[in-house]
Amino acid sequence: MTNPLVALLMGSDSDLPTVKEACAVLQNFGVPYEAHVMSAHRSPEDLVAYVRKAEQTGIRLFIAAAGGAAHLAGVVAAHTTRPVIGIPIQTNPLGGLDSLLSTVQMPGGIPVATMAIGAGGARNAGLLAVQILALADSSLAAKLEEHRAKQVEQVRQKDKKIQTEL
Ligand code: RP5
Repeated sequence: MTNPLVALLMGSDSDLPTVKEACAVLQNFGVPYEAHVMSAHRSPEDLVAYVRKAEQTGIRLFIAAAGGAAHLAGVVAAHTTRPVIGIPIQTNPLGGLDSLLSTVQMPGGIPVATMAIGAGGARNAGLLAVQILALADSSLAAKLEEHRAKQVEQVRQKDKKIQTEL
């Protein structure tokens, strides 16, 4: 994509099914992004070099998804003053609680906006990114309003539907 505004990083390609939820949101809102596999543990030097360069190429914010001892979002945040949104990936051994705590328990001074575990969290990561960008983009802000209105309508439709089923 040309001139990406959001960098979406994941610790492994095994995180991709969850990360795709965030991609879908950014695509729906027409926000240009780029996505990469980059690991805080397995390729730490590549990660730091990427984050430092990304600021120069116009990346406004980062989304980082990782599982287990999930340090990706925290390490990204340590190397940038741009906003960082963390997605804790659901894991087999501990259900993602490991990822959640590793991502959310940042020391004071280096914030990571940590989402819920799993697909809903990834969707919210996309939406939060759009909300941050919408602060300086009125057409994006209008799209967010539309999105919320659509959501209300969907809930009303669901309510109507269950009335016929009960
Ligand atoms: C983390 O380790 C990744 O973010 C992934 O969630 C987890 C497992 O990675 P793989 O063993 O599937 O490559 O760094």
